[in-house]
Amino acid sequence: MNINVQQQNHIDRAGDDTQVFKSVCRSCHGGCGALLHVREGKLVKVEGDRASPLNHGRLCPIGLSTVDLVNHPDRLQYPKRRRGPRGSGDWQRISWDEALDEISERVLAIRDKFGPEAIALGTGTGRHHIRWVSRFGHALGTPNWSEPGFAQCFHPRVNTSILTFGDFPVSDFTSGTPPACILYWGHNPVFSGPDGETRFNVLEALEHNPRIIVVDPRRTGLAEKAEIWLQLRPGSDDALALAMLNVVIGEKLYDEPFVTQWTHGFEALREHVKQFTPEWAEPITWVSADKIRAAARLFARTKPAMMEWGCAIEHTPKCIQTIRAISMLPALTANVDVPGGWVFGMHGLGRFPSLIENLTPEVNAKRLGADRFKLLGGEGADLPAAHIPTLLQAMREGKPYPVKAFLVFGNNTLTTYANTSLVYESLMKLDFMVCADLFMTPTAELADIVLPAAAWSELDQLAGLPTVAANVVLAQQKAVQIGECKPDEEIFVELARRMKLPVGTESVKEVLDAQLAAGGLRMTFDQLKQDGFYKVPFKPRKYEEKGFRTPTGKIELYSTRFEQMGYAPLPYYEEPPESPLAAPEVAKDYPLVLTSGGRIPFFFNSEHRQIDKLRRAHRDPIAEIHPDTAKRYGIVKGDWMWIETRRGGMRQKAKITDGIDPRVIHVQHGWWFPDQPAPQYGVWQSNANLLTDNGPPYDPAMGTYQLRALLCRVAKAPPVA
Ligand SMILES: Nc1nc2c(c(=O)[nH]1)N[C@H]1C(S)=C(S)[C@@H](COP(=O)(O)OP(=O)(O)OC[C@H]3O[C@@H](n4cnc5c(=O)[nH]c(N)nc54)[C@H](O)[C@@H]3O)O[C@H]1N2
Ligand SMILES: Nc1nc2c(c(=O)[nH]1)N[C@H]1C(S)=C(S)[C@@H](COP(=O)(O)OP(=O)(O)OC[C@H]3O[C@@H](n4cnc5c(=O)[nH]c(N)nc54)[C@H](O)[C@@H]3O)O[C@H]1N2
Ligand code: SF4
Ligand SMILES: [Mo]
Repeated sequence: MNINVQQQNHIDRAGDDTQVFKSVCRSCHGGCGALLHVREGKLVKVEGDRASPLNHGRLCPIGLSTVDLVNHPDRLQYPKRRRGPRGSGDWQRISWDEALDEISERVLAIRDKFGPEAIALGTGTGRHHIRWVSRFGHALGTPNWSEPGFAQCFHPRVNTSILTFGDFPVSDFTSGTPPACILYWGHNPVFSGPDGETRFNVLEALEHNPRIIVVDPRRTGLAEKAEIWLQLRPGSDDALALAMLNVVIGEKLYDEPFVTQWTHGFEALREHVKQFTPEWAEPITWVSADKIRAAARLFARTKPAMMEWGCAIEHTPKCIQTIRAISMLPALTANVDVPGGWVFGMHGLGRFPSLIENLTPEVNAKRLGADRFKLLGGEGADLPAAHIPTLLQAMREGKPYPVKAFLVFGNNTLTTYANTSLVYESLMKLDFMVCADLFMTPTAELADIVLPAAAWSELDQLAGLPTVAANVVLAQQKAVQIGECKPDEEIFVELARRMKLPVGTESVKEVLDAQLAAGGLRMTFDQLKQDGFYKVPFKPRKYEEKGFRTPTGKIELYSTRFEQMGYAPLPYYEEPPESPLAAPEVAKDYPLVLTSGGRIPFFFNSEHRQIDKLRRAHRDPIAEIHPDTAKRYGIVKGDWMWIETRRGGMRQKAKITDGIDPRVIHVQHGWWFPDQPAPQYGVWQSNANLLTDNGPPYDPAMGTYQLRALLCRVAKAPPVA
């Protein structure tokens, strides 16, 4: 119980008046149990909660820096209104009443003049308040909200899995059975621990010495441990997966009784993948046919096997079919809903009240991109979102209709959306922009009003983890108050009340209680807070009772829903549009394959660059290059390297490593420099998205654009002053 924790700690630390609050770190998607030590209203220490099943007392470097984050002198502490022109950096302090009144008036005026769809909401990945952003949009009557993760990360996997399996499978790290084999596909959870696990669950699974297969163009720590490392060409994951399916089916390595009883369309798949032999895949993927065979055999013959997949497969414009193909490996080998394999969640949290029912079918149909990308914005989406490139076009050009206001709650748009120059141009065209954040960012500098958001340790919330599965439900609790900071959730409730919206005006606590009730947990948020977390007892093979929640009641290898929506029912191979094979003319000038965004343990996307401790651990943006390539371009250790695509160029410091193919360059994403002068904070210097494109082609079902597998060239850059 929280009270006990406080009392125990009080006793443990006799003579010390520290209070200890049991909470959950949300500085990444994770959700590590954390104990927040507070003295005289100030956060003085954070430690991992040993009772938490997700981290057993450990925290990563970011979690361990929470005190530095919360008490950082640069934290936004009160609302501000811009005085000069957009982007001038001239700000004036205002009160919350002034800020909320002005937002309400200006947003309602835009709604009256242009319709609610002219107001867009924006947010970032997997935050505590992510679902509240669309909820507020729906209450306001707009279908347009966006988050870089919806078309680019995680949700392609969620939506595809729901259509294929009827639910979203995650690796089983909580039932107690260790995996005998783990396939890491475009995923490095030891650093990122994003959604199906925390990085500590991953480390614990490794203690049982599973057989490891890694699919990654870089030699990561996991690749070093792996029995088989498939060092593929970035963007060729679909070809590799199809060739592995060819081996699993051709060599009869699949689980025949399971496949017969529980999958739909096996014969069609068998015929379809005959063409995708490992020999066919070798020149496309740069992986030898022998290795492809060995990996397929190892995965299929070692049980239980789990698959850990990451966002690398969602950063190319044919991500949905890639995901479908990869997901068939655990399906054919019956590693679905078995302990130590891939499992469906226990859904300890019910559906979040998104208020989407507040939108009429006509308004839903207006969601930008919904007509084309049904898995992102239409009938195939679990929670429909707007298509970012289409949204930006509506801001810039007023087509297909004008978007005049952008209310951003936790996203540094200039760093994490593709094609920063175009994003900047789009934001500069807005009539009204609001940005709620912990810190001033290059994006917040473009706003009309900036709001100081509360960090995770400053608010009450629920976390159901792994994301979507919610096998564990945890209570995050407010330990401190910083300045006038407010939780995003409360800002939405206050705005909804001020705007006199018909829905969305309940208190935060009422919504948290409703979520617990919808998940079947017989407790209120206050009761959960006493215990800290609730672990829902795990039940394997849930499909045996009622089948899979798909139209055929089976895992749809051949997807009836895809077919119905006009998308390919069987996965296929397609080159990334800007690749040496698809665009040989471009490759003449830009001969290297560029990939971006491999996570590091010190920063979360564009965040944490202002935290000294973390910047000391990782000072500069780092680009990886092979020694032979570096030599060819006259680049030596420690040089700043100029990396350029058809969109533009930027500089990062060269790390010369033979852990990357000589034909590939890897750059980090999210870079800006809080230590450089406002209002731009060096966002035009080392930002990966100066290199990326948000133009077509997009994934036909999801609208995904390309953040990896592009073409680039490099040169030595002059040193940065
Ligand atoms: N080139 C390239 N680009 C990428 C990627 C890549 O690999 N390569 N990865 C993509 C992926 S997968 C994703 S998900 C996106 C991530 O993109 P985002 O999730 O949008 O991440 P950030 O842009 O870092 O925005 C997070 C902002 O939220 C603020 N913040 C933190 N906590 C809170 C809070 O509680 N409330 C509020 N209001 N603000 C808060 C932070 O200070 C920060 O400014 O980036 C994408 N962009
Ligand atoms: N510390 C920290 N944790 C994070 C984040 C962070 O910024 N920092 N970001 C969060 C977010 S938004 C997300 S989505 C997750 C992402 O976390 P992960 O899913 O683990 O993704 P990444 O680390 O971006 O990329 C995983 C691996 O993909 C490889 N890769 C690059 N291109 C390709 C390719 O074309 N194919 C294949 N198969 N592999 C490729 C990279 O070399 C990298 O090692 O992490 C989350 N957690
Ligand atoms: S892994 Fe994520 S949740 Fe855990 S301590 Fe690090 S930032 Fe916090
Ligand atoms: Mo992400």
